[in-house]
Amino acid sequence: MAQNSRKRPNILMTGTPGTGKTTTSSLLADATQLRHINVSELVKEKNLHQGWDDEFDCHVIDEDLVCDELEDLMEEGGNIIDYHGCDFFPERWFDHVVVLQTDNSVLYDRLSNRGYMGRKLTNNIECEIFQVLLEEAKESYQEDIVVAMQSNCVDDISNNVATLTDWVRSWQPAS
Ligand code: DAT
Repeated sequence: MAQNSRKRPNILMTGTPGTGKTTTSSLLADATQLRHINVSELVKEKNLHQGWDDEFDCHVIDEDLVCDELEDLMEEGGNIIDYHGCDFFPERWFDHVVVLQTDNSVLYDRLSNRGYMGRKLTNNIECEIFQVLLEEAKESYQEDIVVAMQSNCVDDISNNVATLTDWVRSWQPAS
């Protein structure tokens, strides 16, 4: 199916854990009636994983199972995919790729409040310092659909949701 045969756009909302993907996606879904899909939750609900990784304290997701599960919905369009990785989804799925970014000290506090500590905490802070998700997004998608957005404070969330809502409303399927 051609990339642009869908009637509504698909957005990938990515970024280091704690940058605000779920909060932003949920508000954007309310504003646009797009469907918010939290991939980590989906993996848990449908067992789309290969077990638990003790070192990283998370499920080892089965990327093929996740992509199979999402294919029909993505073909239909109108989805916000919320996940802290972006290099295994088919490139043709997305019309817009948003990479949320947060200052290290702010992110440190958010992840500590969430109970992250030790390696898990430092790995995620390093992931943000080295802009791993932004690089991964630029390598995986055409650069002109990738946008980085700051997510440090509540005003940033409102501004980002407003900007993205305008983008969704003005999006046109190619004729
Ligand atoms: P993610 O889905 O990227 O892991 P989240 O949406 O669950 O992040 O947010 C993590 C926590 O940080 C949550 O308590 C909400 C808060 N938060 C997220 N983005 C924020 C922002 N821009 N300003 C203030 N708080 C924010």
